This record gives sequence, C-alpha cells and structure tokens, in this order.
Amino acid sequence: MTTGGLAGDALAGLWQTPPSLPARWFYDERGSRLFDEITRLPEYYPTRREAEILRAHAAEIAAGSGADTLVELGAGMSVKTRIMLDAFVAARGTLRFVPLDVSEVVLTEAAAAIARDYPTATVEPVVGDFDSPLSFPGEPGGRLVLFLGGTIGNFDDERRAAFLGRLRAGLGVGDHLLLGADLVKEPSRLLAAYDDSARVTAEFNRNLIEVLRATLDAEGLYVDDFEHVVRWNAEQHRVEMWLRARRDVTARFRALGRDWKLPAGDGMLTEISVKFRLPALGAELAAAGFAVARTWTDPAGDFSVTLARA
Ligand code: AVJ
Repeated sequence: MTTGGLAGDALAGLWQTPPSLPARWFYDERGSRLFDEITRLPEYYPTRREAEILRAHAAEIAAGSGADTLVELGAGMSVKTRIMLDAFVAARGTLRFVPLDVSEVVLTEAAAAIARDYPTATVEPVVGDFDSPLSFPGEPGGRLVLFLGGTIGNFDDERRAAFLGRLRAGLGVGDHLLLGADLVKEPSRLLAAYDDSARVTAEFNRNLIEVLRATLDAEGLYVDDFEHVVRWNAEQHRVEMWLRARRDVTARFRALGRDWKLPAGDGMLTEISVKFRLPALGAELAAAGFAVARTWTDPAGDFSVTLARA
C-alpha cells in the first residue's frame, strides 16, 4: 500500500458527509488474511458459487474465447485463477498469463507461484490500478481478461461505467472479458454474507480503522470505538458496510495535519457491494462496447459469470 494514495483518498473522503473511503484500503496484510477467511465462511457464498461455475464451464470458456493470453485483474493467486489456467493449458498446452495488481510484492509472489506450477506458461506481471488507463500485453483478439469475485460491485454506477469504458479502450476487437458478478437475492442472505456469525467480516471492516491509524499517524482513533454495520440499500441494490461511532470520536491525523470528528451514532461508509440483475448488467456491458457471448449462473442462481466480446 502506498501512503500517498491513502492520504489523498482520506482527504477526499473523510471530511465528506457521510465520510467514506474506497474499499481498496481494507487489504493490508491483516485485511488480506481476513478476506481470505471470509471466502471460506458458510454465509459467504460468492467465492464458492463462482468457483462452481468456472469448474463447470472453464473448458467452454477457453474454447469460446479463442484466447492465448489470460489477463487477471487482481493478483491471480486464487483457486479460480488455477481453474482457468488448467483449462487453458488443457486446451492449448501453453499460454501467456498476465496478473495485474497494485502491489509489486503481491505480484512477484503470484508470478513466481504460477511460473513454478505452470511450467509451460509465460508469466508477465503488470503493476497497475483500475483507476488508470489499462493496457495489456499480447495480441489484440487473443486476450481474455478475468475480473472475478464480484469486485465490479465495489464501483458505483458512474465509476463502473468509467471502468468498463477504460477496460474496453485497452482491448482490441475480438478480445474477451470474463466478469464475475453477484446477483440480487433475498436481503436476509445478502446481509448474512456480510455480517457473519463468527464476526470475521466485522473484524475485516474494523481493521480499516487500524490501517488509517497506522498509515496516517492518527491520535485518538481506536478500533473499539467503531461498530460494524451492514445495510441493504434496496434503491441502489447494494450491500453497504459502515463503521458506526460508539462514542464521539475526535482524532488527529498527524500525517495530514488535520482533525477529524465523528459524532456518536454517525457512520462512515467503508464499502459498497452492488448486486446485479442480468439484463441490466448486459446493457451496461453493451454501453461500454462489449457484446455478451454467454452468461452462466450456479444452479441456485446466486452468482453469475459473463463472457463478453470486445
Ligand atoms: C472482494 C469486493 C468482491 O464485495 O463481496 C467481502 C469484499 N467485503 N466481505 C465483496 C467483501 C466484505 C468482496 N469483494
């Protein structure tokens, strides 16, 4: 994580009403470990559902995309990455794998692990973030970009349109996108997935306070002063995670030279996780210049994976 980035996001977000921060700051070392735990929680269905879909259709995706270059937005260390890599190796014996991530350390580790386990693959890591122009190695028409896990749900409507447009601009005609997106369902199941009984998601959320405190040298900022709150925003069909002040918080961010106040009972918006309906998602992809080739869901209809052509 770069301090400069968090400082800028904190200045832009914490003094707004309501205060908010982009979700990427959850993922320091402890946050990444907690997220890994989240993916195995009984209530958190997206990871398992998506893996199920990919296992069932990876061969078809490898064939349908005709790609020889697999780009993954995110480090590419997950089980799901390996399901896709296995399918590509089975289909064509070899491939180019391009993990794209903000963290050079994470990328180097991921690249080494993939190179070790897939000796016929050429690994070309790219350092980058989703907010900047995107460009990829490989030949136009031969690339398949994986954007999995439902991370597209972290973007609000405006940022999602901008991101999809940027992605399309970085691709050539005939390249493909494989997009994992969580679907609208009963609020009770959505809320449980973000408010698990083991309180792992609560710790994941509250860890953001520790990230802020440590990175921006904050005085008077204590994890225990914040409570994990989850709400289903029906109008915007998204789960929201908040941190609510249990008492009046007055903190001094030494790294910013600024004081910050949050009155007892007020909240800070720490994450949105938009849930989709397939027709609307197809329309968004079309508006960005992608044509949906196929969409799969798991048998329960919880999660979706869409293959779209640039
Ligand atoms: C990694 C953004 C897909 O929104 O479900 C999980 C993050 N936050 N539990 C999601 C998350 C709380 C996750 N994404």
